[in-house]
Amino acid sequence: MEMTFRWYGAKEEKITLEEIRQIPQVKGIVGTLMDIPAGEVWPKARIKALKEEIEKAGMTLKVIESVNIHDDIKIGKPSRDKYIENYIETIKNLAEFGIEVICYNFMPVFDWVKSDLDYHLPDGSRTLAYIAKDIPADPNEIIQKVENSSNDFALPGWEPERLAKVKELFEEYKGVDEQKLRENYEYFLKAIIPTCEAVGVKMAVHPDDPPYSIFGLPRIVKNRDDLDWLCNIVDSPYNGITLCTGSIAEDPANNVYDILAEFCKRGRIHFVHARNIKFIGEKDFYEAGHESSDGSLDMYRIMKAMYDNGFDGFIRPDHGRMIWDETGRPGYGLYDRALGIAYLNGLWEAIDKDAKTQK
Ligand code: CS2
Ligand code: MN
Repeated sequence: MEMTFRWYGAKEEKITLEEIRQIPQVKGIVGTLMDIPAGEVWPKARIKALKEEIEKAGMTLKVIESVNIHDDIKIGKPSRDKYIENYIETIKNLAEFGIEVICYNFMPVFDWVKSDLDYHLPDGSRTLAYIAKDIPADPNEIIQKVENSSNDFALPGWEPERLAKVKELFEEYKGVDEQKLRENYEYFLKAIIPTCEAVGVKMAVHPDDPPYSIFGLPRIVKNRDDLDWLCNIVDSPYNGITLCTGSIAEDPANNVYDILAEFCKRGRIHFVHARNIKFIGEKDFYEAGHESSDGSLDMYRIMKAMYDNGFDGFIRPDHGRMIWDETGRPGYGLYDRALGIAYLNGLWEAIDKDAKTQK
């Protein structure tokens, strides 16, 4: 297991690489080039500069989150071939600089959706929440709501240029049901995985967040059977998964422990986002601190399922709460994510020592 931390780049962050370096056991940065629009090739010079900046600070860049997929690919428009070619070019460019894993998602229009980015907890911390009755019926309203509470930080997957065209996007997705979206996903994977195999970059899809349909849009990476489908459609370790514990568990029907165990055993989980959520209604929840006792997930069982099934990929804490008066990009403060790391490392050490003394 290699502990990492997501960082958006010096121009996009208050948090510095020097600060991240001091979090115990963080060896690597999960990097991105946030300003490059979906569909465009990531230039080698930019990747090189990012890698050098991170290495200069004493860490490595082996994981990218995300290289976003142009909607034309998901919709299946004729222009998709051009965008797929660009994606392949980006994979090759990233490989040249030692990138091992690309985290991405295959969700139409929206990346993640939450009803609140500033949900107050009794201890004074603030967090992200999903309360179904607070999700407006009109997607334009959720865009407004999210943008208003983003503290002026660009949010991953919520690119304003793209979401400005949300009406048109929704029109274009009208003919795309789950079946069609699956066909388009298969087309994409079959086109890119041979390159991934050739250059040694593993693709790792992030589950849908939330893992069910919203705004009438199709969603196809939402449970065990969807993950099984995608692993079989291109049966290669280069076609893998980012298992985001918080996202997959947002549907109480999903058993996150079994899913982790099965796909770690199958060698398909290359990256884990470890996060706890606290259910406050049937499907309503807020993003809790990482500790088991703070949320509805048993983080010990999560780490143990990974350990027992041979996980040797990258992990990062997922979203954290805002604590100690920190302000910044919702979900991506320094302090609570650092606490999450110390806790996850502690669980891992205990599980590891326990396993070794039992031998
Ligand atoms: C999510 C996503 O895990 C997360 O932080 O909020 O933004 C995630 O990065 C993407 O869905 C991966 O492509
Ligand atoms: Mn995640």
